[in-house]
Amino acid sequence: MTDAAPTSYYITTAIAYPNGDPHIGHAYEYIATDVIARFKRLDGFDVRFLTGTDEHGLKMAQTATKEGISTADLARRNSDVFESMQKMLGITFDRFIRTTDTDHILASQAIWQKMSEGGDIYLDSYSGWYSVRDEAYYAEGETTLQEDGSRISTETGTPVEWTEESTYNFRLSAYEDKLLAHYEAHPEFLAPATRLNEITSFVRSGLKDLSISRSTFDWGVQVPGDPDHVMYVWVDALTNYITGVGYPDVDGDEFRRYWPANLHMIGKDITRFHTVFWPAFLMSAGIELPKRVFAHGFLYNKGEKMSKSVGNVVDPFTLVEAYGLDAVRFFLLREVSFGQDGSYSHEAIVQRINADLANELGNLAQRSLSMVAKNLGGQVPVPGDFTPEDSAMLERADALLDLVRAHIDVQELHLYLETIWSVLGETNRYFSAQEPWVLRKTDPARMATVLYVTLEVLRVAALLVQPVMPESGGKILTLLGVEERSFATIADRLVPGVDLPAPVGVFPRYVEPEEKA
Ligand code: ME8
Repeated sequence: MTDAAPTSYYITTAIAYPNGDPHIGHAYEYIATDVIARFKRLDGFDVRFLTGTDEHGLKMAQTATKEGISTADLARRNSDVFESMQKMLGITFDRFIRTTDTDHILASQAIWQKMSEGGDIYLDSYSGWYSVRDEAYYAEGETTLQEDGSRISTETGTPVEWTEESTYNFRLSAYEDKLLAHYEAHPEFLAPATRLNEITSFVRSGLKDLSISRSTFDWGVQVPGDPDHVMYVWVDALTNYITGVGYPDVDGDEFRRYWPANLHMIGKDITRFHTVFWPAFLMSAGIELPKRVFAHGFLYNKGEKMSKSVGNVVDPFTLVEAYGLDAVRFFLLREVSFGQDGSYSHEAIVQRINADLANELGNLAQRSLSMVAKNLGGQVPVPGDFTPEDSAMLERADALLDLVRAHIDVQELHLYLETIWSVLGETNRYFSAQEPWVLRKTDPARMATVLYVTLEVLRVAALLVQPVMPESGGKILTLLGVEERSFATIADRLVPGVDLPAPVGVFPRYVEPEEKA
C-alpha cells in the first residue's frame, strides 16, 4: 500500500419519480449500483454514491391533484418511501437527493445560466399535440385519431392534447457533430454496445432543438429571469448529478474530487436523456462529461411487463420479507445477464437460493467448518505440503480478484458472480474427490491440508461476495476468524492454529411456508 490519496469513484443511480410506490425494477437498479459502490470501496477507492428522487414535472402535479394533496406533500411522502426502501435494501448511498432541495434548485439555475450565456437558449413559441404522460410534443402525423374523437400518440399510446405555449429552446441541433465525435472517441461512454449503436444512429439522423421550459404549470424550478416559466423536468433532473458534488462550486473540494462521474447507472428507457441531452447540456455549460453511462435492462414478472393494471407489481419489501435481503440481492444479479432484460419468479428465486447459496456455498462452509470443529479443535488447520490439486485450487482462488474486478469495471455483474461460483463448484468437486471424511481416519495430516485449502477458497469467495451479500459474506468471514475485510487483505492466508468460533449455518434451504407448517 502507498500513502497516495485513494482514487475517487463517483457513481449514481437514476432518480426515480416518486409519483407512485417503488417497485422491483427500482430496487434492481439500486442493488446493482450499490454492489459496484461497495466493491469499489472494498477495493480501496474513495467512493461517492448518489441517489434520490425526481420530484418536479407535470406527472407529479397531476398525481397530487388526483390524490387531493399538495404536490409538495406528495413528493415528500413518496420520496420518504423510496428512501426507506433503499435503507431496507442496504443501499450505501452517500446522499439521497431530492430535486426540491434548495442546493439543487440553485444548481439547476446555475447550469441554465451557463447554457444561456453560451448562446444555446432562446425563446420560441410552441404548439403541437402534447402528451402529459410522455412530457413530449408530437407532430400530427405521430398521433392517431380515436373513434371517440380523442387523439393518442401512435408510438406510446398515451392521450395527447393540442397545446400552445411560449417556451425556451435549447440548441441541441448545434451538438450533433460534437456528440458523434464524442461517441467515436470514447466508445466506452455508453454500454451495452447495442445502446451505443442505437444512440449513434439516432443522433446521425439529425437533432432538433429541444423545448426546455414550460409555462402551463408551475411545479418546477423557475427559469432564471423569467418567473412565468419552469424548467422542463429533465433539465433539472439530469442536473442532480452535479448538484450532488457541489455544483456550481466547481472549485470546491467535492466537485474537483468527484466530477466527472465514473458511472451513471440507468435503465434502458432513459438512455437518450443521458447520452444525448445531458452531454449536450454539459458541453454547452463548459462542464466535463461523465465517463460512462450503463443502461441496464428491464425486469419483468415472469416475462410480463409489470403494471398496476395487471396487478403484478412486486413490492420489494414483500420480496425481502419472503426470501431475505442477501438472497434477493444475489438472485437479481446472478439470474439476469446485466444489460439485458430479465424475469423473476418465485420458482427461480427458490432455485437460486437452494442450488447456489444453500448447496454450493452454505453447504461447503458448513461441511468444512464442522469437520474443523469436530476434528481439529476448532482451529485453522495446519497444512502439510500442497499436492498439485491443492495448488491448482489455491491458484484459482488467488486469481479471482483480478478476474472479478475486470467484470465489475465493465458492469458484467452476472459474470462477476458466475466466476466466483465456478470456483466454488470446483471446490465442491475437489472436496468430494479428496474425501476428507475418509482421510480423517487414514491420513489426518492430509485431511488438515484439504480443509485448509477449502477454507482458503471460502475466505476469498466470502471477501468477494461481500458487495452482493454484505451480511452473509461477513458471517462467513467471522466463522473463518477474518477481521480485516478489504480486498487489500486478499493475499493474507489464514493463519494455522488460530481459534475459530463455533460453526453455524449461513444459508438455510428455502422451505415453502406450507411445508414448514
Ligand atoms: O425515469 N426494470 O424515473 P422512473 C428495471 N425520473 N428498471 C426499471 C423498471 C423495470 N421494470 N422500471 C423503471 C425516471 N426502471 C426519471 C429518471 S434520472 C436523471 C431521471 C428504472 O421512476 C428506469 O429505467 O420512471 C430508471 O432508471 C429508474 O428505474 C427510475 O425510473
